[in-house]
Amino acid sequence: MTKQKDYDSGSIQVLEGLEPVRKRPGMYIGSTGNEGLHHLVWEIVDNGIDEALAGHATYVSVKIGSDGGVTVIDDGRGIPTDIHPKTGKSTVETVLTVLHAGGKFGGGGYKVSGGLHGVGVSVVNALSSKLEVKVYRDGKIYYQEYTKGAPITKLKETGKTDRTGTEIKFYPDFTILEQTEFNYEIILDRLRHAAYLTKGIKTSLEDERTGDKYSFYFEGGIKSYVKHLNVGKDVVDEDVFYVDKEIGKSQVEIALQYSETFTETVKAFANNVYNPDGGSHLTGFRSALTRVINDYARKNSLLKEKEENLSGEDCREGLTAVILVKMEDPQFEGQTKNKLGNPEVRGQVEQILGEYLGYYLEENPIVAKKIIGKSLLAARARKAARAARDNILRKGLLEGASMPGKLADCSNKDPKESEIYLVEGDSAGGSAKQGRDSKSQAILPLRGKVLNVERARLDKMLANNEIVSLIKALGVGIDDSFDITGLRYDRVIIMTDADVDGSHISTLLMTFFFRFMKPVLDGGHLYLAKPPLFELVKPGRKSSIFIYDEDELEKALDEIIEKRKKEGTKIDINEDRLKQAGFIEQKRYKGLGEMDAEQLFETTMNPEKRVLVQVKVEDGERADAIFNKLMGTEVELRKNFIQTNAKFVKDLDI
Ligand code: 0RA
Repeated sequence: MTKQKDYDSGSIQVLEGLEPVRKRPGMYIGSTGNEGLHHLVWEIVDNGIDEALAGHATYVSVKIGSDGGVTVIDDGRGIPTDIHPKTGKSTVETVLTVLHAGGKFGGGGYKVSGGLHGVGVSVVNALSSKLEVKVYRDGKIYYQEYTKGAPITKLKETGKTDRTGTEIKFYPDFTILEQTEFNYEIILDRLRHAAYLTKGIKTSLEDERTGDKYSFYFEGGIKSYVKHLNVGKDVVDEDVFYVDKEIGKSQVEIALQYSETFTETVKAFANNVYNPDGGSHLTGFRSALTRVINDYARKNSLLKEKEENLSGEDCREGLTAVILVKMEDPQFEGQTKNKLGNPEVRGQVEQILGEYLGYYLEENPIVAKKIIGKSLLAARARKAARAARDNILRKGLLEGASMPGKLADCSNKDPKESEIYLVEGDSAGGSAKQGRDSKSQAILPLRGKVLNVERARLDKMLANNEIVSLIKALGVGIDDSFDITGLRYDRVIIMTDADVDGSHISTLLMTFFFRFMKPVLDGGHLYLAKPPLFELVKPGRKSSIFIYDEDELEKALDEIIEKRKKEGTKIDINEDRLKQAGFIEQKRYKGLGEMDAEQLFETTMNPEKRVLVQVKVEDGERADAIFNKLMGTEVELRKNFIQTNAKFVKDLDI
């Protein structure tokens, strides 16, 4: 870190009292629900992280108490205890009772602050029924107690110490906060990221309610973060590219590594705050990456003179990177502050990455060759996919009012009242067509074999008749012509067998939606139908009970036997459990095809009884990762695809 003016109590600006915080908590912590509750923890943790960023602290630890309180401890300088010239009170009390009196808003405080969105520890104090602060400083221990933001004791010296730091325990005021349970996982995740982003810091969490404990320390900082993001993937090279440089008034830290997957994972942070929508740092990163890779490829004749440049997208296939920029005055765009604005940062990141990634490629020609080989492959696959798409469009396969022949459409034309089942296999498709409610339910059978995940690469999906039918039936178009408002069904339901093949097909379909029709996922339109695993048959075969989960079977039998006992039904304890529960047979369903039309409707399609699982964006992301894993190891197959694509572009129906 750069040198800074010595902190003195005078640099704290006194702004206003705490009343507004209790009156309008949402303005300060976002909400009074789960997010707001955890915001209180971040507020104090970020102050500890700031101490680490300024080079004064080595750890921040959090303890969730079994008494409803949370304790945050750091070994920073400790909040100053001297009298503050503007308030006439100790700096500790000033920091805890005056809004925005953190030391970092006065200028001349920190160069960089992680708690940038921070509104100050005074906000936590204002929203706590009780808060205790202990300061270790100048060889002494100090203590003070507050309630609802107001001191109830003086700052007292309570002993001697040879350490420094701050310890704050607070009890949220549950007359204001609606959410009362701290979440171990949420706090753990935040502390993990803090440790990745702040080199040399140790963070730890203890949960007194359960006894759970965890600590993080990553020697490599964001380098370790990139390794973590690539766990389980085949990487192009074990080594992670890393640079950490000061430029102008900023500090730029970048780590990156390529894997043999097709997805791009690039996370950009400004002052340790994640910017999901990127911004100037990400823009600078992208343009430098594309330029450096193209320059290297040209210089080393990996790209022929007449070949066009690799696109940015091509250069980022399989890329995992973390960009961390620290600056004095970060500016954000939009309401959510998810995007970094500062225009100067773009050039700074571009310059640093351009220079150091350039050196890196020069020094690691084998890695460089592999990265460029990957990008070239991506470029060719992209062109092949484009050609396939154009071909489909040219043939007019996606246009016109006529629907694919295999689609059994519903009679209803209002999307809100309509749903479509994508059914694995022609035979199950047949039963589904027979058993459905034809007013609201459309059926599109998909031939399992064609959709074999191991064989079909995503580009090739567009050359697949089944997928073209699907796109047409949904009415949304694809790629440039994609338009979610054309969606003809409110619910798109994937119905496959509960076996390996079935799960491959649903993985492939979810990946397809995730990559090419993400708005369908975003809008909550995609579902998985859950066919039953067991049927428990009653005497006379008149009625049955269906079980949808493996571990539900024993539970259901227990409950039914228990109920029968209570009702006074005579139960023979020598009989098996099935008989004790009053059933004559237990059938196990392996596939949809084992059910007739009526059974299929009753168990899996009847809106009154069926079990549907909504597919979330995260599920799509996971499917994509699984798909990559299935495909990623098949590099040979992929090369093969590239070599033969000239043929498939001409003849779509092979
Ligand atoms: C005001 C000034 C200084 C540090 C802090 C506050 C501070 C606050 C918290 C809250 C939790 N942990 C903290 N650690 C420090 C600067 C201190 C100096 O210049 O000595």
